[in-house]
Amino acid sequence: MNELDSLVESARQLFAQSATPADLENAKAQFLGKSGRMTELMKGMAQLSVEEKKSRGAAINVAKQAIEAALTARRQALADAELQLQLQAEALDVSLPGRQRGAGGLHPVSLTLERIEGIFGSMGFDVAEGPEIETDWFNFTALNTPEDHPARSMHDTFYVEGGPAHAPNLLRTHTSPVQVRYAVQHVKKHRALLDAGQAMPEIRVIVPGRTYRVDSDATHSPMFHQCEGLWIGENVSFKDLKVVFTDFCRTFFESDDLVLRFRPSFFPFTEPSAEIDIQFQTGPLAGRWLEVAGSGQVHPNVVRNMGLDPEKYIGFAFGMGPDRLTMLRYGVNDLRLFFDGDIRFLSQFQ
Ligand code: 2NL
Repeated sequence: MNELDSLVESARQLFAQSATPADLENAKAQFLGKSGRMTELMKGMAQLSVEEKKSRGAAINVAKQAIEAALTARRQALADAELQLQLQAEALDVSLPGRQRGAGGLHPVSLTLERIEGIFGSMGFDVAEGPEIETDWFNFTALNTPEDHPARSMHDTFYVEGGPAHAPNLLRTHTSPVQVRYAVQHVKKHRALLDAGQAMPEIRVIVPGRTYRVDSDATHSPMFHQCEGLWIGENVSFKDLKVVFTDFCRTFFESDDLVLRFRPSFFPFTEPSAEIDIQFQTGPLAGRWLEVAGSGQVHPNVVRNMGLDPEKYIGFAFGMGPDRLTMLRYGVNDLRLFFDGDIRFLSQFQ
């Protein structure tokens, strides 16, 4: 091997040993730099004759081009290797299972409302909804609530803008006004039957929804849920109330031996009125009387405000608190947990 060939060979070897672009640029300088081996060879031609310069120059050029080609190839190889490393480091395994997006679920009170609707639905009750901002008439007057009743005070009811100055609009304090609205619509729809003295289909409805009162502690929230029920016909009695509500409670709490107690009480919109207490025979709450609802025979004045003749139409109504029913069913001890929105609490009901 002549001198030039071995020079090209040692350049190739040194390039091959260069593991990084910086190493490679140092190796390049040893051959092609200002004081590199090739530059030295060129300088060495000064003493040669013109003929010798020609052939020597040509040979040196061939060697130089071979070294430059080796350099370019190695540069490309190093760049490729670096790209491969980067690709490996940033590789995405598209076959990996994705991070789970937690499935949403219903709020425990919504689960209770669905349960209540399902049970009363199976007994032929319609489900109605209505406005949360009510007029004084639907929320209080139609329900036989006296002008001076404490529930009407600023301390108990949230009043809002709108309505006459002496009876401003308000956030409904119960869902009963929706039952009055429902009954009025029902009567309107069957006006012709009533005028002809014929029997009107019975009113059978429940109204779940949000209600508002000025009240806030461990057992009261300014916004809470209510579900009221109403059944009016020509022959609906307190006995029907007892049967319907007993059936509801036993189904809701999945407890056939649950006992109910109707305790005399007072509400402006019913007469007679009764609190409904339940008693579990087994489980952590066994033996205690727990208040779950208010109820009664719809007051004649309320029947009249619905557009019906109280001498002919009679029925019962009840009102219960789904928030409290949810606490009893799941053993929750603080009402506020339902409205804090803490996912650690809420996810336990999924
Ligand atoms: C309670 C009391 C009650 C009613 C609600 C009602 C509705 C109409 C007519 C007559 Cl449209 N009454 N609702 C009756 C008695 C009691 O609820 O303590 N609720 C948690």
